[in-house]
Amino acid sequence: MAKPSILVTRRLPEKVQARIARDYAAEFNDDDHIFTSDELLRRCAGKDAVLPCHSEHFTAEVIDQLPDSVKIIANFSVGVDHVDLEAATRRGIVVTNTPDVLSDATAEIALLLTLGAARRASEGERLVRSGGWKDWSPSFMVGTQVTGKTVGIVGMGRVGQVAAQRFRGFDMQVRYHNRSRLDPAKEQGAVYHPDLDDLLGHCDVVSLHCPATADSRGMVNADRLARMKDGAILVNTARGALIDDDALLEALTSGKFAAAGLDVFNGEPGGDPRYRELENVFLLPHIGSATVDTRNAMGDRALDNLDSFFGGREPGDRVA
Ligand code: 8YV
Repeated sequence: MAKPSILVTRRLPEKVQARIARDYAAEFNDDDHIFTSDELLRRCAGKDAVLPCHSEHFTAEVIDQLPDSVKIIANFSVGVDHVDLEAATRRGIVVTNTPDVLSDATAEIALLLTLGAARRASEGERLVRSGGWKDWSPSFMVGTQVTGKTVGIVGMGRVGQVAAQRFRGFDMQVRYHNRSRLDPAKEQGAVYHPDLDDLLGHCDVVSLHCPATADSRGMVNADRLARMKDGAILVNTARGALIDDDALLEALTSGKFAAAGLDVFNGEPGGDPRYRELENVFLLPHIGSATVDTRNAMGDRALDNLDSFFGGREPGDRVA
């Protein structure tokens, strides 16, 4: 039987690309640029499947123009906000993602952002690198201690639960907001807040771990930020779309917030340039899952989903 044909939109780890080349008739993106919608559509011609990253946007408009041959979008990502799931379902296209395998790596970045923002790490590093470190005093580069404080996890899914575990390592009290309450074994003493507004006022650190959906987009707005404690820290490893940037920039410049740690942005790559002007933000370029182990595991997970689909089985990580 002929191998299914597949478009792989970005360069993946060598081991993953080798597995794809062995089992599929693959077209790779040799120079690894982000495809425009037109290019994506052109390259999908005659393909049975596409294996994209979050950088390719499968809007309803794109999905409606996909050739009939495309039967599955097997994402190399846990987030699927770049795919219009309703449009895919309407066209009978299966969509899968790569959960679990990136939870540890992303939780590591949530902790890094928390500590980096709280202890002014990038500001300090810039100072040393620039040769501007000329003095020391007891009030020099004083930051916020997080040990023993309270963290609010917004979205207690797979990544949120691992992050909670890591925050506990800093003796932090964990509170969380989620659509539904976890069972007590998974809660591990974390305090559940059915109402997000109610959670925010209790927390010294708020860490976002929920997907970007129609309901959650812009949920961190001026009203919600005002409910947070003075001197709080906001951390985002989920999606930039959760945050109203004007409101967060105001909280960071007015003195309301101590700091923020951001790995994801509206308008990636790049993000809102106004963040770059601020000292009290710790910024990373969407590297939550960027470890060798995790990227290999994500590739294997995406391919397991494809293998199931083309083997006539239900893919384990089907989201549409
Ligand atoms: C991935 C992510 O690196 O999986 C996700 O949803 O946001 C990232 O950690 C990226 O999406 C790869 O496509």
